Amino acid sequence: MSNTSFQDTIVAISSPPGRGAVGMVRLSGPAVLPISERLFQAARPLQATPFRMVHGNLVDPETNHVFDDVLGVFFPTPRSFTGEDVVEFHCHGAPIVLQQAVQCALRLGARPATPGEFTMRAFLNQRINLTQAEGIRDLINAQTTYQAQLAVRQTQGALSKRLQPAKEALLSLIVHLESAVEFVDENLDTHSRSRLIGDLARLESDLQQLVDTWRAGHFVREGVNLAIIGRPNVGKSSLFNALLDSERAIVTHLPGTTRDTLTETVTISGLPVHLVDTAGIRATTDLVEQIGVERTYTALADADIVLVVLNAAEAIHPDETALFELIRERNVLVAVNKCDLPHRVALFQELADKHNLRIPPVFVSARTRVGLNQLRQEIWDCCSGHGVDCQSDLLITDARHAESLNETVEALQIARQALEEGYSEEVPLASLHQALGCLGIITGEVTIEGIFDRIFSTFCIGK
Ligand SMILES: Nc1nc2c(ncn2[C@@H]2O[C@H](COP(=O)(O)OP(=O)(O)OP(=O)(O)O)[C@@H](O)[C@H]2O)c(=O)[nH]1
Ligand SMILES: [Mg+2]
Repeated sequence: MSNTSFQDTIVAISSPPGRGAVGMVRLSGPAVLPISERLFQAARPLQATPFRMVHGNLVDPETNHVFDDVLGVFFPTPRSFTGEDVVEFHCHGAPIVLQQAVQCALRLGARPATPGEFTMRAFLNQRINLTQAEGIRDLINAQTTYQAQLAVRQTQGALSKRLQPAKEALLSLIVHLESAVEFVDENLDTHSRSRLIGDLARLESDLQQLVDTWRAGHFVREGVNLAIIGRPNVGKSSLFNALLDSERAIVTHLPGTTRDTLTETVTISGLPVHLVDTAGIRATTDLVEQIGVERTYTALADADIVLVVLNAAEAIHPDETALFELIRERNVLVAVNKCDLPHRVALFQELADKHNLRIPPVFVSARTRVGLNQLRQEIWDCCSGHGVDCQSDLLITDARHAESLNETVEALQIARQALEEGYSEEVPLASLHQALGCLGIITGEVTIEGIFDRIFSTFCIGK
């Protein structure tokens, strides 16, 4: 995409594939008006009423046949999405009509847009920054309302706005140090040095807070695999069904009911959670059940979170103790199920202490639904790493942003250490410039080789 010529006029169907009430064909570039004049017949030319819908016909320029009755709209440069002249035709949503409109535009000199090319032009013409462009892509790909909400905040520049004060603070630190380098008389005294160190530490912790939201942001974007693990008959499938609010898995009083793993996705506070119901772990001579148990171990290995289910009405079994040993290093949640039956809370608290569980067991009943909300909250907290408010906080959802922010924080740390250790100003300055560069990479002010190709190739055509 890097060899895109801006002399080109591009065209694409911007509505989704398939049949619909309305479909949209978009053109952008210097020749949109001459092309539209040949393609669109209306009482008034499009440029007479920019930004307003004009009713007219789409006409094949070779045969003069009308092939659709449409609304056309002209957005003159620079007040369009791409910053160039843009024309949109809102047609009837028949794939054949939309293809014909594109074919005619191609014959009149346009060329097909590559994926994300409209958004790339918007970025290169400085209508939006890079994080806003990525927000548009994420909004189109969103599968939960929460994902969409985060993406729309990004399209409105939430991340760039959040980073702006940090950038300004960093710039003023750089100016301060640069002037100390330029004017030898103004070498930093101890007081200024310790003030700079304090400023840097604050900046570091501010950006670190943002980096810390990446764990939650990553899970919100990609979803989280949660494997429900435990001995037979503890109520794993019942809990799976209760969380799904649907009788998806077979439940019986017979131990060994579930044979194969079963995956369904549920949304918890906007977080897509892929729940995996598994066969109960036990030694068995039944071949089918043996294979099922092997699959349980595979699901366990693949899980981001292991939800261990215990039976509140029974003592802890040696197989459960062995299971806790096996998953010592993992993200573990414990649900003590069947708490509608008589049980001893202390027994499970002892278990939590013994296995050093970071989060105490949640007492639930798949039957009465007691404790399910608390379990959902624990799942969210386990994913976010605690302390992240899913409704108000800005989450880092993109690996590229997380990587650049991490590098910024590292460069700030190096600069601070250099100041603390009494190095001359040039040393911390180099790291501060590096930090500023890393922040610039996030919004696209600083570019690195191949980044645009990488980002925009993940877009769909017509956007
Ligand atoms: N009292 C009570 N019984 C429950 C509860 N949850 C499940 N049960 C019962 O426990 C039995 C086993 O439930 P399942 O959900 O099939 O248990 P499982 O862990 O999936 O068992 P396997 O598939 O054999 O590993 C069934 O008779 C359920 O009705 C609960 O919260 N309270
Ligand atoms: Mg089961």
